[in-house]
Amino acid sequence: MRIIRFLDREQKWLAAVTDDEQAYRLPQTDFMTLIYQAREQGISTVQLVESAFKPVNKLTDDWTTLHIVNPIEAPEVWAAGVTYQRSREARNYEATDGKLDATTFYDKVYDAERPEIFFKSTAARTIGPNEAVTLRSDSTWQIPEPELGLVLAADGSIVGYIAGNDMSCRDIEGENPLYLPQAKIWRNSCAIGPAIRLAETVQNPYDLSIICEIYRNGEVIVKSDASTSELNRKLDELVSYLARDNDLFDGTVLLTGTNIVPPNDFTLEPGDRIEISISSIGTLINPVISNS
Ligand code: DO4
Ligand code: MG
Repeated sequence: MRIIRFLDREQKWLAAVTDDEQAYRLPQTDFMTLIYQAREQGISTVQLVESAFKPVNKLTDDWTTLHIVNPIEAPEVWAAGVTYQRSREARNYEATDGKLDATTFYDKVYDAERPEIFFKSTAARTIGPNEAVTLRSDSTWQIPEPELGLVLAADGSIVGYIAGNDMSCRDIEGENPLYLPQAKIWRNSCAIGPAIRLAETVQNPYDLSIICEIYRNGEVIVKSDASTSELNRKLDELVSYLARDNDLFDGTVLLTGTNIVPPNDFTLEPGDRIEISISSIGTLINPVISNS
């Protein structure tokens, strides 16, 4: 069961998409309201959602034709880093021009008890499906980072899963790790969507496939796939570090790190289109534009 939001006559509506791709309009106006109403009624969120499955609420047969918007206005988006071996290798490459001869901070954080967690975005800064991610004007090495996102309640529980893109400038981060905020945060550098999979319907979040395709001039120029089974951390462990001595707001999203890095000679260009698909969650599509 997935939750989407769509725009109809200037108003945003929540809808549920069943496993057989039927979409029903929901009476609740936002994702966290669904979660809390179900908790108050002592029922599962699926049960609450299914109570709206009436002919009158049925939407078009092809829900992908709806004007889909971001499924949640996440007050904050945080991101974990170097949680996969693939990311560790890529960070080492960009930090050393490929001439690695010593243990790096990235090696240390991969094995350390404390994970790398950084602030990525706010509600006003986060874009949704089909909106354009923009390129930084002072970077020549930019990539998408396709990541599984956790949708969190204020108590730290994982209530949903979402696809996310932690856009990154490899040259800026490689020059100096202290530049991380600039390598990670700029206008339209964080995208999430298009759907939230209810956590209670995901049997094993460590068995999700992630595929990233990048299109240029109508052709796929990068296609990579990976699995969350290679995650070097437990999801609860990442959440517990994020919540440590920290306030979590309802609907906070925690991106869990990338296991896909395009080839080292690749950089995004204006006009590209990024498609990030996570099995049973959805495909996040964003065009790429320049930042001028
Ligand atoms: O260490 C920098 C960030 C790494 C990251 O964003 C990732 O591994 O996904
Ligand atoms: Mg990342």
